[in-house]
Amino acid sequence: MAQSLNAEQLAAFNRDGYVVVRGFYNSEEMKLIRAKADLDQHYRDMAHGGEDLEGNATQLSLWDYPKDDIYGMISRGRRLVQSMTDILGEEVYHWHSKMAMKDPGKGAWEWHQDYGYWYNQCLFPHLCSCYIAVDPATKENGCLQVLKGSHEMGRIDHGSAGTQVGCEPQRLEECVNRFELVYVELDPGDAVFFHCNMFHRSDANQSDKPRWGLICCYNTKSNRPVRPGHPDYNKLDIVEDEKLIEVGRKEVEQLKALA
Ligand SMILES: O=C(O)CCC(=O)C(=O)O
Repeated sequence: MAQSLNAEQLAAFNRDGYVVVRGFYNSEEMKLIRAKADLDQHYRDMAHGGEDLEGNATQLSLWDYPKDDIYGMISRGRRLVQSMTDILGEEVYHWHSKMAMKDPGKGAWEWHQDYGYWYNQCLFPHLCSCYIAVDPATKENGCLQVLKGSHEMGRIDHGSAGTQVGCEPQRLEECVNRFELVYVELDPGDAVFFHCNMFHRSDANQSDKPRWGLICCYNTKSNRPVRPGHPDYNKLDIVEDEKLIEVGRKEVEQLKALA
């Protein structure tokens, strides 16, 4: 069973603003997550979009409070919560989770920092996200792209980009010229942890297969929001990592019975 991050991975995160952890979830866990993603219509029904600059819609299903389902076992699971605690250096709580449902042809995400979106609520950039690859993520199907080390710059201005929120264009161009662009290609079960001030984007999915990714985001207890709009601090009910398979097997059986 994968553990939380080691010292080398933490150092890479601090230096680069992100770190990829291969096989953070194993193949049995990922089969259950993919099965839930296929079978659970509720999350598809919740999906909403934001258009990129070309007018192509993205597709995202988002929730604030983790439940007792398989997604909750991930975002409340010890390995992920401990990793976030190690990265952020204090007690963390669930900010939100989202399934980025990038089906074939679905749109791109414009360059942004997550703290570009969250700045109004929180005084400090003490938030972090973890993208867990549900499907392979490749250059062709629109994997995450990052500007390595760009988190060091701090937050820059954001404005509207399509119906999304995007970086101020001139400053962005300067950043793109300055930092190395990395396409974060992943296999199912790989995870990428990224700082809320790291510049990232992704292209539309040009393949004929879905590219779904579960993104779990955390805030620190001391950085609780100063304005409404996101969950206030609430203690995470952490579960042991074995729960993911235990709950997942039962839930997938139930979902199959209902299908
Ligand atoms: O799913 C993606 O490709 C990117 C999503 C993203 O940038 C975000 O949720 O902040």
